[in-house]
Amino acid sequence: MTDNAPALTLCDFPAHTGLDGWDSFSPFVLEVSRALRLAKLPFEHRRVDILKLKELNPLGQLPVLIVDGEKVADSTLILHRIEALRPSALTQGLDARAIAEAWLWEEFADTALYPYVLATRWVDDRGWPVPRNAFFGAMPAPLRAVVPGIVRRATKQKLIGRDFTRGGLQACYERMRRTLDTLEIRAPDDGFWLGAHPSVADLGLFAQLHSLRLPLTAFQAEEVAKRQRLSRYLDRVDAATR
Ligand SMILES: N[C@@H](CCC(=O)N[C@@H](CS)C(=O)NCC(=O)O)C(=O)O
Repeated sequence: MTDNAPALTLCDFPAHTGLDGWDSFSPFVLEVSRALRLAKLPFEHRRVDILKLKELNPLGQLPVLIVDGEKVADSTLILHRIEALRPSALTQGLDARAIAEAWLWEEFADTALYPYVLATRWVDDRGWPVPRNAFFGAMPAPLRAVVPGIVRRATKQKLIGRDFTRGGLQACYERMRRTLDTLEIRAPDDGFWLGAHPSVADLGLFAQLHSLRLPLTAFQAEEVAKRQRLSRYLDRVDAATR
């Protein structure tokens, strides 16, 4: 273990993707696991009982990182905590202005890209088997006949509420393609989003975009693959944070 490293446990949903590089179905858990690796902090990746989520986080969401027994929720707050544990590990080589920008990109990814991951898996019929099997596959048959549909309807409503699918799935995807085109133009030819070292900007962008290129939703992965500069950039972040 690294000197002075606290005991760290990253709490995740029970389902495994079974795919190398996709440590979690949750982009936010993926973001934290890559941040811990980038900061060279050893951690336990623990699959938790989803019926007990509120004992970990009153908001009922993951990720939660347990730091020496203290539960820290919310991926952005967890990244700040990792920065406090390993100063500059996630903002290496950046001045104050660039650090501020890095956090804005991280926030952009969390709020403006995550809904596309949700739409791909929960709204699109081609992606729906992924969460249905991963999250509900082990349920007893009578529950399995009812619960997935209820959760799917609630998730669809949330996406309408966030103004992502109010105009339908195709309009949502058109907006996503425009966003990907913009990111493709902005993507760096080499190095990382804001310079020579990976930062919180890369962690946020990578987590959501790599989740979009999950091979289980190949129809969506192709949308990212078409943006070649962006894809090469994601490959570099992947390699630097494994
Ligand atoms: N703002 C939170 C969002 C976390 C989040 O949305 N997690 C999802 C899994 S990817 C979750 O727990 N969803 C369950 C729910 O919202 O009820 C963060 O950045 O950690």
